[in-house]
Amino acid sequence: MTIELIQTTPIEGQMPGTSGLRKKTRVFMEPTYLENFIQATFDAIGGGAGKRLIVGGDGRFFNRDAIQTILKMAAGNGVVEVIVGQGGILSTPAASHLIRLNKADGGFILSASHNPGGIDEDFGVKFNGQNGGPAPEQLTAKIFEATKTITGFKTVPASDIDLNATGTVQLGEMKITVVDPVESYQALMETLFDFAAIRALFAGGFTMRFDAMHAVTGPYATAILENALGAPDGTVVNGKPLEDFGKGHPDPNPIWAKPLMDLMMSDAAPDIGAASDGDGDRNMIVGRGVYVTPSDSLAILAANAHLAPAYKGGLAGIARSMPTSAASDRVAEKLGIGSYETPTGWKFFGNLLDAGKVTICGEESAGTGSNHVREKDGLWAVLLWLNILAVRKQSVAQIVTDHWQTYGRDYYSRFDFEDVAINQANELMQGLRASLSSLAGQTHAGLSVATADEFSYDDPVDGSVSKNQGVRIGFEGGGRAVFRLSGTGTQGATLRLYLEQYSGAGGEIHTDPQTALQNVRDAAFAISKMQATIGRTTPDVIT
Ligand code: VG1
Ligand code: CO
Repeated sequence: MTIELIQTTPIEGQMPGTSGLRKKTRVFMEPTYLENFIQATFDAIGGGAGKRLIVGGDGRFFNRDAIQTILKMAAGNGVVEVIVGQGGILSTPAASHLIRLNKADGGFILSASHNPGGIDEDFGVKFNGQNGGPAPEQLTAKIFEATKTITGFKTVPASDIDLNATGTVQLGEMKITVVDPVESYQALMETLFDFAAIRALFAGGFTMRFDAMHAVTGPYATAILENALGAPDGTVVNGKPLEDFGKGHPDPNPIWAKPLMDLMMSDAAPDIGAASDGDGDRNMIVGRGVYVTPSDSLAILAANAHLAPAYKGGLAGIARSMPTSAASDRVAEKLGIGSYETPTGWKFFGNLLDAGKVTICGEESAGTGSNHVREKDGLWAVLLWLNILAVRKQSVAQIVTDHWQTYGRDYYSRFDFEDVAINQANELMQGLRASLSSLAGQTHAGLSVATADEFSYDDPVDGSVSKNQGVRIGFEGGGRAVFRLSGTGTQGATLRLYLEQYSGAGGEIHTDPQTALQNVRDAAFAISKMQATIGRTTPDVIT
């Protein structure tokens, strides 16, 4: 089969953010936009010759078309084999697992994660490397450089490949293996958790609702929770992946998963509620009448992980992203293991996991995972919760309350200000940076500033430095405010303000976290001059 070199010119703004390249779907559909980015990635990894890759996505609009383009370009670039999920479906953690299982050289994951899907919504491409994890910063920088100098891309002229049936097909010299997207992921979960104990839990009448939000986890959750673990039919809702996610935001938080939240706060609540996002790497956990914040969930999972077979020997260490609350640090301290603070984005956990320094990682944005893959993993977190519940034989609420009694409570909330004018968002961040050196000792909203800095990360494994990862302001009395700009938005700038307030064991108890966070919030508004710079202090989304 002849390889075609099709001429192209650089396209502006192909800069991978926190989690790959994310743009409006129509932008990805423009001639050569996707092709340029894929070719730039091949160029940045030293070409495709002789390589084996994994390809799949979350099923959103343009998923199948993008996969066809990538398959033909992979053949054009000399790739020897691509393993692709049937129907083009692979959750992000399942793709990470397939890379590792097959010792592949990497993989393309098509997803804009929790962003809405459809022709007028968002699309995205992530490249993961040999270890199964998101491309590290050095590689994304190389990809970006390559998008600026590209002159052409390689492909083969061929008709579309049938992805509906599992099996092997040839595309010129390249082999394409279409696999069941769930099978090997499920097999991995069976090695990590006590399926017999969880099966017994369900057989004993334990009830659950899992909201797949019309996104990729539907088939995974149905196979694992209902078919393998015996949860009653109907436990998984919105289980069919749709191209537009039923017009919703497949974002598992109390705002976008409101029907699940309402159920869990009602008299009809099952024992546990859970949800996952577009590409299956995030999770939300809700007990009957109690929402578990992702930061608390990370800490609770870490404190109880030894109850599941895979972690019975204990944890090597715990890592959290900088804006995540300090709850997991307290667990690490008690366990006498290392704790690490990394910039936002799963790519920063890869080195720590590869080096065996940590076993469990998490982010405040509903991401938790372990060394079983190199991505956060929504269903994994749900299964670990189920395993813990099966062993402890207590309710979610009891486990959470017990955790707070032991460690104290980290009240936590994130405010998102979306579609802020980019210059205003930059002005706010610049203003904060300029004030850092004089902030300590000042009092705002009755709180005295103890520390103020901009987070910079020195990777303890490879020595790389990542600067400008967010402004942190610590207050006397255990409060903290963090400001950073999102790397996954597709319109204007998204400013994130993260608030936390520690209240020690036996400390004051607030039913509404926002009450506990009031002073930190007001101090953050005042210090950043938010009203003056961006013209508002009311966020679009509070989680
Ligand atoms: C957001 C979250 C971050 C997460 C990233 C990708 O990034 O804050 O914690 O790793 O999304 O998640 P940002 O830069 O917008 O704050 V996902 O589920 O898109 O892979
Ligand atoms: Co995601």
